[in-house]
Amino acid sequence: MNSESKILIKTLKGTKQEKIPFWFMRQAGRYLPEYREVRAKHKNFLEFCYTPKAACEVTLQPIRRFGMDAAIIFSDILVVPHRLGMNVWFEEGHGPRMDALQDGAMLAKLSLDGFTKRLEPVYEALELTRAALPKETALIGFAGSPWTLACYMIEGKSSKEFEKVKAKAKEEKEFFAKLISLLEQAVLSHIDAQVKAGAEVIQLFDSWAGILPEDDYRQWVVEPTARIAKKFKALHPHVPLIGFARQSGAKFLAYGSECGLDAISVDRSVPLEWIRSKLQPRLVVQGCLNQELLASNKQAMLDDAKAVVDALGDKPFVFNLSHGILPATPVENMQALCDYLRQVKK
Ligand code: 1CP
Repeated sequence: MNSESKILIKTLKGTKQEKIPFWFMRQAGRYLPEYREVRAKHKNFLEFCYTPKAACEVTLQPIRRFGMDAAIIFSDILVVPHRLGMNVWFEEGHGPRMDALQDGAMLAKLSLDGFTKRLEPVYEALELTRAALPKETALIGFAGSPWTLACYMIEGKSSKEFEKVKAKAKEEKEFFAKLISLLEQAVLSHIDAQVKAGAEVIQLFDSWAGILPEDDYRQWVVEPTARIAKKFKALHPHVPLIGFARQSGAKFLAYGSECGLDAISVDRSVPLEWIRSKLQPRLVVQGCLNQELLASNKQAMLDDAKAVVDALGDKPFVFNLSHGILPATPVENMQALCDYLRQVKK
């Protein structure tokens, strides 16, 4: 089966299907016992990401169990700064850490020379996965967006408000613009190489987009994304591009109308009715079940899933969550959700 005939791809290109395609952010992860088993064999998280067989195996696990319409390759957004030359590591219980980027001298040490060569294991994992997936299942590649990558690179870790990066963007404009420009090139090379290795859809993760006020949002979220999208579309006009700009609220309108994306992944920072009336006339929408409900109350979760489908399912729509699956999510809840979604007809 070629990409063009898969229901996720057809939907992302704007043609509504009788069934609503579904997949979930973080669908390969700690809520699955078989994931924890493989994870336990790889102490070092990045080494795990760079082991093609292991990455392929955990990418396939949720597909075997639940039969989603797409698999997302198991990797991380932070492989980009790592392979640009930053020191990146993951600490148990603390998430990602890196030596924070402080100035132009540190930035000058990062290099695009041989960058995709150093990411070869990710592309190998995609090739293995494509060969092993059921023919009707689409394969999604991804990258972090420049703003979100810069958040981690400047802060050196996760944060609630990312004050340091916001200050740098305001006070050291030239340095910050140089960093964003380097990241645009790196992200473009990485997603181009993923398509060449078998990815049929690309999602850009801008998890920290929502913390920026409107003007800064335009400069550091919308404009870099639009530049990447334009170049990507020139290389791969038929490969759908989804943007995930978490917690954007009303700024989803600018993100959805000005970036040149095929689809946007939304959350409940805006009402379902607003998504239906403001966003769906402009582009394909993906989202937006509350992942906390999925982790807690099965009936309330199914009611919410139905509310999402009722509000958004009359237009081309991809069912997903507002953010990634939480590790405490009962497998039984996920099963109930997939059983519900499989029988929906619109
Ligand atoms: O213990 C573990 O197994 C590590 C947990 C984990 C996992 C499963 C991390 C560390 N990364 C991943 C895989 C991952 N990361 C995927 C795999 C594919 C899938 O969805 O199944 C994807 C798409 C990502 C993307 C990612 N990494 C994002 C964007 C999406 C989001 O969640 O907002 C971000 C921000 C990261 C950074 C990161 N990596 C890992 C953690 C715990 C974090 C978040 C840190 C933070 O909260 O700031």
